[in-house]
Amino acid sequence: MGEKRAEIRRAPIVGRYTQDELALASRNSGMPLEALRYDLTPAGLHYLLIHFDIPATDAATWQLRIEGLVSKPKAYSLADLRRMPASTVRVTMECAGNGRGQTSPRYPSMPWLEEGVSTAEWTGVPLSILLEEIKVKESAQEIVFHGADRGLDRGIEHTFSRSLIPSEAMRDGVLVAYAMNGEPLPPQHGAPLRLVVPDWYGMASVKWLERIEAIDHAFDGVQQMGSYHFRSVPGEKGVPCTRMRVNSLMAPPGIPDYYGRRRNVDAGRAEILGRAWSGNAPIRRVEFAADGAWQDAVLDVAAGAHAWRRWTVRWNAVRGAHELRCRATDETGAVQPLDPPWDVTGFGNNAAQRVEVSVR
Ligand SMILES: Nc1nc2c(c(=O)[nH]1)N[C@H]1C(S)=C(S)[C@@H](COP(=O)(O)O)O[C@H]1N2
Ligand SMILES: [Mo]
Repeated sequence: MGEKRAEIRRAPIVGRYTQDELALASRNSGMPLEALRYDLTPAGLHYLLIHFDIPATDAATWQLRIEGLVSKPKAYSLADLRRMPASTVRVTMECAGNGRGQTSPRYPSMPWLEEGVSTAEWTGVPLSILLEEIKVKESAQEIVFHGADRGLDRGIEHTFSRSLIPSEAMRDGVLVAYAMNGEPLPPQHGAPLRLVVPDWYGMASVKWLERIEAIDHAFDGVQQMGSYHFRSVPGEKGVPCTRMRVNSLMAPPGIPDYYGRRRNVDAGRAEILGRAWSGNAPIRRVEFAADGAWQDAVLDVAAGAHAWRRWTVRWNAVRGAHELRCRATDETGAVQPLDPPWDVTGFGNNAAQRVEVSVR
């Protein structure tokens, strides 16, 4: 560790995208919205967020060390983990910065519009089994997960590392995963091992996981204290980003323009399909609007406690220009706002999607 807390923030941007944002956007692809039609996002279409470089890893020699405030520290090989009880969990993962690119001013970082979300089936060893085996001591306050990737942010060199309190780490569904959609993890998704924390924004699911450490204080790494906090004014301590806010998307109907991606739809009855998710509670309701006239969408049965829910709605498309929107409500009563909620670094923008269509 020995990292210092990052306090220097980048200045907000209004207007045109910069070369630095473009560099991030070209590396960190989003899920094409037409892929909302898949229950499970094919691995090659799953969104990507990689802060530094994809490390060169070797599954044959990889070791996951679990150490710190534990009674039986141990290093696990992939073969060790594959011999342990396995569990497969379907998880909708969303980047905390999803929607940042639609806010103004926007924070200089990955400028997601809305496509930083996907769903995969992860297979691995429940973290609770590993933590019980190595016996985390009573004095442990937090469990830290260290990735193998290293870089600098705001002048501070660090590995991508995140922590959870023990009760969150022991939760059902939290996995040390070695497979994605039934195949070994691809390099970009954390090969050979990653943490998967269902219901939380993606930053908690540390890729290229090589070390788990139990510590007796609150972890103050750059990716924990210096980032991933909701802040309404620069410099304030803020509130940590944890569970995903209620959100939904539709697969844009019709065919797109190449440049600008505006939609062209034939007049008549159109079926609109989308997905809704929340890290806080099951989805209760999805509404769809053409030009501000809200109607209820039909929800499919839920496909697991941690995965998005499919919805459909019939829309009678009449000639002209229209604005389509959708918004979900979860069982806590939380509903997506119509306008982006303000956040200094552009986290948690769950404003209702807007799709401009031209019906011909
Ligand atoms: N080691 C490591 N883990 C990481 C990251 C990273 O840059 N390095 N990015 C995090 C963020 S911000 C997100 S949103 C998810 C994205 O996971 P994916 O690329 O598999 O979709 O991984 C998380 N885990
Ligand atoms: Mo993220």
